[in-house]
Order: sequence, then C-alpha cells, then structure tokens
Amino acid sequence: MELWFTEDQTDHLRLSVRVREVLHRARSPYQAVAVYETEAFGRLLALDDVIMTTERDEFVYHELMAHVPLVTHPRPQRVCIVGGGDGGVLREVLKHPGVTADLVEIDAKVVEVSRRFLPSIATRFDDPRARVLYEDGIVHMARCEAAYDVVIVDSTDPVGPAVGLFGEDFYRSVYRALRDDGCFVAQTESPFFNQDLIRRVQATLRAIFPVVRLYWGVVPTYPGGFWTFSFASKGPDPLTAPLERAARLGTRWYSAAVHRAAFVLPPFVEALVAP
Ligand code: SPD
Repeated sequence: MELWFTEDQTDHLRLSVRVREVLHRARSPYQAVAVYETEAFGRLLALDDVIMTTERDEFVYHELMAHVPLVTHPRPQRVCIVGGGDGGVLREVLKHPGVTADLVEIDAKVVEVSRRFLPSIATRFDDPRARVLYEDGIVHMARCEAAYDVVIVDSTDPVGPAVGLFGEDFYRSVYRALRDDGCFVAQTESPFFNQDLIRRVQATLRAIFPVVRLYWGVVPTYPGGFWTFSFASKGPDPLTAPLERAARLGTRWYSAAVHRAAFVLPPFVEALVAP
C-alpha cells in the first residue's frame, strides 16, 4: 500500500511526499513529533504535520540562518539559538572558531528525536561549546541583558506558542539581550504566502534596530520554496560586511557570493520591506 505524508501548506495548497517508512510518531507535551523515511527528501521531521526539516534540503536553511549573522558580526563569541531543536543551526554556528552557543528549545522531545533519527543534522549536541536549555525562548530572552553577540530564531511557523517570537515585545527583549554590534536573524516565511507577516516583522524591527534587512534562500519543502529571513543589528550591516570568513566553512549553499546575492530582492519582495 502506498504511504504519503501530506502537509496542508495553506488552505489551498498541499505538499505530498511519498513515505518509505514511518520511523517515529509520538506526542510531546507541546506537539506531535514525527520522522518519516521518504523517497524524495530522505528523513523528514514534522511537527504537528508541518515539515520542519529534511535531510535533502536542510543545509540551505541552516547555513543561511547561521552564517549570515556570524560573518556579518565583527567578532562573534556568544550565540543564542531560540528553537532549532533539530540541531541544524547549532551544527553550522559551531563551525565558527571561538564561538559558544546556548540552544533554547521548549520541547526536549524534538532534541531527543532528532538525535536519534537525524544524525547528520543533530551532530553537535555533545560539543562542550554548546549548552542546551529546555525553556521558552521568550522567557529566556526577557531575562538576558547584553548577553549575546548573535541571536538566531529558528522557530516553527507563527502559530500557537511561536506567535510571540514574531512580536514587538520579543524583539525588544532581543535588543536588550544583545551586546554592542549584536546581530539578530529570524526565519520569516514565504513572500508568496506570508506577505503581511514579512511587512509587519520588518516594520517592527525597523522601529527597534538601526539596521534591518531581508534576505532569502530556496527550501523546496517549505511553502512556495522561496523562503525569507529577517536580519536586524545594532550596527553591522550584511551588505557591507567583509566576507573573508565566508570561506572555509565547509558549506554547500552559503558562500561570499551567495551572501551578497541573498540580499538582492525581486521587486515584489522589495515592496514588502519598503518603509
Ligand atoms: N513551514 C515550516 C517552517 C519551519 C521553519 N523552522 C524549521 C526548523 C528547522 N531547523
């Protein structure tokens, strides 16, 4: 019998992936956590039936989230990853010498399942430079003051408990939690299907941070495939950052040229970020 995993990506759009085997299905206190072996994308992690990551396309998203802020910051040392329980952003962050990272994940089950079923992604949880805190990222950030050089929000979509991670109060906490030169990145969804969200996040960040940018990458399993990231900082600008450190990271998507290209926006996306 044929088995397919289907994500309702919008009310009018579904993505189906043929499943070879259901590797894991469980409920955590927060969500349904599942891992499928698929023909098209290798292993696929879904939370509440929404694709979080797959072995085949994860590198694009994780490399862009980690390396853009870490290369833009002049001397990154302390990094906070909010969410990111699969470990993909952590793996990329720890490629930078001299960096230590706090990963603040609300759901321990996501880390446990990723360690067990996604060994190529969850590679760095035992690294002495990493500390995993199982708590709400919003609460954690509200407690921090001048604690981090880089904050990266690798969240689920803006529904349920993740909504607060896209709001003004949280962004003000991030600003306070960042040291001088601090840089912030958050995943901000699809410019085809989430235009209001992108407009709102960019406008909110502009009211708080002096430097705000939008950049993009291609993640085939996310709605529309064309995905955005919002960058904000206390000073460093990814458009003028020296990019020597973009080399020798062992990346498959990110490079100095891709760093520059990621900030070139098609006019319909440029319109979303216009003040
Ligand atoms: N539509 C799904 C968006 C999910 C973004 N975060 C995924 C986590 C991968 N580390």
